[in-house]
Amino acid sequence: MPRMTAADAAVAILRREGVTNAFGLPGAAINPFYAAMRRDGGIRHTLARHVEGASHMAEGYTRARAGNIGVCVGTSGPAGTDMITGLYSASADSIPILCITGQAPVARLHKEDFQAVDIAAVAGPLTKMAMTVLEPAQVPGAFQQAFHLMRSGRPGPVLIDLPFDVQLAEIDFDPETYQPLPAYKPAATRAQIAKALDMLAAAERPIIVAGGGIINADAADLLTEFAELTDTPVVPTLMGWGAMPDDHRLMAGMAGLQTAHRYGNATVLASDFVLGIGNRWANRHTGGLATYTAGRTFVHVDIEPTQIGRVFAPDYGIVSDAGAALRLFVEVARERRGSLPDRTAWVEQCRHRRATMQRRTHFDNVPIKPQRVYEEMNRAFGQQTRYVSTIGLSQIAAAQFLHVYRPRHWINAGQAGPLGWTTPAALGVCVADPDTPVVALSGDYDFQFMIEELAVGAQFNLPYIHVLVNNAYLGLIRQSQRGFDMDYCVQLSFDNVNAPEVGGYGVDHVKVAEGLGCKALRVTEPGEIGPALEEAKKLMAEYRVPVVVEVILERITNISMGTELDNVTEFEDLAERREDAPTAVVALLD
Ligand SMILES: Cc1ncc(C[n+]2csc(CCOP(=O)(O)OP(=O)(O)O)c2C)c(N)n1
Ligand SMILES: [Mg+2]
Repeated sequence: MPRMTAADAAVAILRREGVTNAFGLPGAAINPFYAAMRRDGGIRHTLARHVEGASHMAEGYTRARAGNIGVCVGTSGPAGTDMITGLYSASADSIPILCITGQAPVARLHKEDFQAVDIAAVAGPLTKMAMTVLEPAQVPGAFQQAFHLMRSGRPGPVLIDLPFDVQLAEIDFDPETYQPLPAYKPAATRAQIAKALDMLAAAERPIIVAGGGIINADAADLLTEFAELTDTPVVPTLMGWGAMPDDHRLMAGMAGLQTAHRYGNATVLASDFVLGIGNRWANRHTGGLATYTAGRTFVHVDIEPTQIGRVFAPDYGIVSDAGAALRLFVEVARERRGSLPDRTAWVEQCRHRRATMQRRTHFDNVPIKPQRVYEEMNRAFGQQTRYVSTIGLSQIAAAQFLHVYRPRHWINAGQAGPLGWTTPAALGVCVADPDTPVVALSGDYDFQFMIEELAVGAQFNLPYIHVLVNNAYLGLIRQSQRGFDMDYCVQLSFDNVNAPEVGGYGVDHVKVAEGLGCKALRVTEPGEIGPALEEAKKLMAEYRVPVVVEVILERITNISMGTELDNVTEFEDLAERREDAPTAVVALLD
């Protein structure tokens, strides 16, 4: 039997589980693991500038491609605690990442050793498994179980904590005959799917709410096929956006309190039946449940049994992987072709709402209004673009105005929304798929949170475009403080003694980005946005580094949001003519 250190066995398992990349940074307590990675030579390591950044890179890496599992590595103590936000974000959005930490030697864990923290306990609620491996011979089993759990049921992160002496201990392990454990994915039965289809057929105005589970299951094509077979309009959730292309005739818009379309909300409210697949009835999607559920029948399909009924009791629940359910939905719907109800009138109503209920994007104001930025982005970036964003007015407006055409092309920290996520997540996406153009979108605060990670993009030649919309405000919080009648601790503006040209907007992002080895442009007029985005593409191709396009916005713009699906406040003029929303996918009716 081959003998090797437990760290060597761990790396051998990573390789056999398909891992080719890791994000992290070494420290003394994880050096044996780094030594094993070095000996192996098959794992490409991206050195983060902040350990939290490594954890978000791992998440971006997972999300970019079906089957990927991002790995982040750090030392004991603060490296583990820095990655807690990454574990939270990944678990909240059902994304598998494997977090590996070094630890003090086993015999000293209880002696308040240098940088010894019970990271497994800290990470417990945020992971599917968090384990400090105390026996070297358990290391292979711990890693095997980690991959099994990450891939089974509702996906999510795992943390494995490796004491220094455990990493170095020699064990018997045969990598050649190692075999990943089969993943457990519950599947709907035919009877269940037939019943759900009966309910859908009995409805008059049905919709499908398509959640991120469909993207996790790589089942976007099946969703589109099923929607077409039954002629059912689709309302993607924020996590499901891209599962059906925005220009599909059955795409009915997103619903919710913030990242939603007026027509999406109106269509949910007009519906009498909702088939939710791989979604979790997030509160910013549903708003008040009384409004959301009144007069509607619900079927909920989810891979995790305890999700059924968690937010409200559906009329019928099915425990199933979204892909397995959709395969059967397609099969049974095909068999019923000819006897399914005619939905022409309902589909036309949904489409009419889409063609009449648009928000205005075309403003010529200086300082620039944010809506105009998204209009220019729609023009500049093609259907193959992957967007990465996190939170803020910037992200909310992006979801209202941008267009997404493919699964995994809207990569967003939906539930946790940790400021700073955008830059490292975008870098992880670039590592996973260097051939697809990546466009990140941040507000100025999100951008400043993990700005140092730009250096990683410069060092490892990970080119992408980062659109930075700068209002010198914690804009979303400023807007929510209107309810408290205050504007308190949300200003980011100051007179920068080194950069009078930023006109009181505070941080000189162009200089910082350049200082970190990236390229950067700043625009202040709406007519400059398009040319700057084109210039950014050229710079990116020439220098192979991240390119920041900073757009100086008007300081105060309130973005549409509300408390209920039927109570969303509009702050700006609505589109009345085609020229008001020239990049809308469905042309505005005259
Ligand atoms: C770690 C963390 N702290 C606080 C928040 C709350 N929060 C959400 S958005 C936001 C302000 C974002 O400002 P900016 O990135 O400039 O975007 P804007 O809303 O101005 O477009 C804050 C503080 C958060 N999401 N994450
Ligand atoms: Mg801001």
